Amino acid sequence: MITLAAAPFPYRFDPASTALLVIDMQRDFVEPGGFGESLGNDVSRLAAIVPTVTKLLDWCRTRGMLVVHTREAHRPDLADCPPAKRMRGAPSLRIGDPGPMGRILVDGEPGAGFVPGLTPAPGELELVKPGKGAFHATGLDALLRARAISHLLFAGVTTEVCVQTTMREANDRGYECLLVEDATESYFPAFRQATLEMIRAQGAIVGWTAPFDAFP
Ligand code: TIU
Repeated sequence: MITLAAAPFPYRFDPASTALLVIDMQRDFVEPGGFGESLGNDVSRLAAIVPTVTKLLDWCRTRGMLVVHTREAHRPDLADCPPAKRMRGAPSLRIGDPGPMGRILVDGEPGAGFVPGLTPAPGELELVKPGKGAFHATGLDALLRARAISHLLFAGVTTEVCVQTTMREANDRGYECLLVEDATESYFPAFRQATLEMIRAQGAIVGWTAPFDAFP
């Protein structure tokens, strides 16, 4: 068992029953010309977490932990993209439109691929998801339960959208969740900070947070 100095109180987990979820570390969110920028965001802040996510991955890999890498991407025919998602707002490019990294948020296109250095290692799982939450319309819950996973560590982007949504889905399904504070980022610093605070408020109402330095 490992005990981390976490907030709002220590987090205990057994690496054998814990998985690392790396959420959506893909070019569409982190690099210019993808989905994130099409929504009007300055994407430059997100790349800064890559070294910390890499260290966290190495820590988990050394201990033989299950690692799941998600990507938010749609089928080329967009059958899994609700019109409400595609038509929302006035982005410069809509999901499925051709952009500098291929069709926006479409699986198989360069933008939907992992950022350099954060590709799955052999034996790790890759999960393509059509929604913000990784449990929506995927087999994630069954996949984790089949491996007797009870605890989840979270990293990735963006903190208040796909990371928080997935963490809330996981919490409601009974998983004990911890978000690694410096392994997640948002286009909006205040939203990242608010998410960290609301997750651990009210006695860890959604889960725990801890910086990577807390890992022994
Ligand atoms: N827009 C935004 O902040 N995020 C997303 O659309 N998806 C994820 O967070 N992965």
